[in-house]
Amino acid sequence: MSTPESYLRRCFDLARLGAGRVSPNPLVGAVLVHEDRIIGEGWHQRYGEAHAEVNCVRSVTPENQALIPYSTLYCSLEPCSHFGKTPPCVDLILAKKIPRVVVSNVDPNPQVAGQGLEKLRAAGVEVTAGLLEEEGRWLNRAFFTWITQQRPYIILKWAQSRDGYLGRVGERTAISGPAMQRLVHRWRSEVDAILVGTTTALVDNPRLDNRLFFGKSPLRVAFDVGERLPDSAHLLDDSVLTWIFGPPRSGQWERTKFFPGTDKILIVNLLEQLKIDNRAMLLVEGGSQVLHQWIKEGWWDEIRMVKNERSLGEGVAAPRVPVGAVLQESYSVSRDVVEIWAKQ
Ligand code: AOF
Ligand code: ZN
Repeated sequence: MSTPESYLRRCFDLARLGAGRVSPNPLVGAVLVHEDRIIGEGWHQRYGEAHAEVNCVRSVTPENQALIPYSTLYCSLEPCSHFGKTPPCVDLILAKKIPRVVVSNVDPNPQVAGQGLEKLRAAGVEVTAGLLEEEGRWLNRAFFTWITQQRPYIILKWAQSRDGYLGRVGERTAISGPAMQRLVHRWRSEVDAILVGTTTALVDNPRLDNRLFFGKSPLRVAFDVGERLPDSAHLLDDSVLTWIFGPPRSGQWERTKFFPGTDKILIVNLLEQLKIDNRAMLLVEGGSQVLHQWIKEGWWDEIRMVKNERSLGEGVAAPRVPVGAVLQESYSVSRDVVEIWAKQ
């Protein structure tokens, strides 16, 4: 007999398939179970499209349809009760006469916030909520931040040598191995925006797009207050949606937008613009000055530190993970080790 937790873990796995496609919505998975047998599965696949519960019910084959009123629906997030871009999932559950619903997280969205569960209970559905809550919250950490703090979730990422250097001074230095680079491109495909500081833009001339994994490239963002980036910089190639926080440049731009501003309000200004543009996840890929500044000012939710086994001997010192951060995940990727830290 499988446990409710194992079905919810299956929901989390399904939910993850939506990464990079549903933001600023949450990652949600749903599983329909009849007498310990899964008869339906679904997840939220694309922003603005069907919710997990809808896809789950749709996946039930004709011969299993009659079992639906005798089944249990497992959902990683509380079914919604509001009319958003799609109708309420609660109405579907009631229409299909599903008698039991097991949920991990209550939806923090004020338009739902427990009302979905309440409506189900009021209609006589047996509801269990709060199972594997911590895991569900971790899965949807960006969504929770977006809703409760009304700003994008900020991930700081850097790669460092065994002896704690980001690279050699003034030159592009490859730290991570090819497998790790591919994972970084996957991370890029999963966020809504990616940022580097001016020095990194100048020294590394990064493309900041996703070339090594499936899926989209995020919005590129760079600070260029002093207009130091040469016209030949990859970030000014207009190939991908790009925001430059610096004086406008002449020329024809289709995908590149300029935001004049002062240094002081830059971060707040950037976060505000991202919010206006419905972008709920920002990946900050360095360099040293940017990372130090964002850490010092507390502008971060998560740190992804990649450690290579090679030593450099000298170079630009990597930042330190702030005291109080909690190690959430750690794993090896070939010769690199990834550490994921969260703010406590
Ligand atoms: C669910 N199942 O799979 C998801 C939910 O604009 P809409 O209609 O897509 O609604 C978005 C809101 O619905 C989102 O902010 C969150 O509160 C909830 N997401 N709810 O029942 C799902 N993705
Ligand atoms: Zn819904």
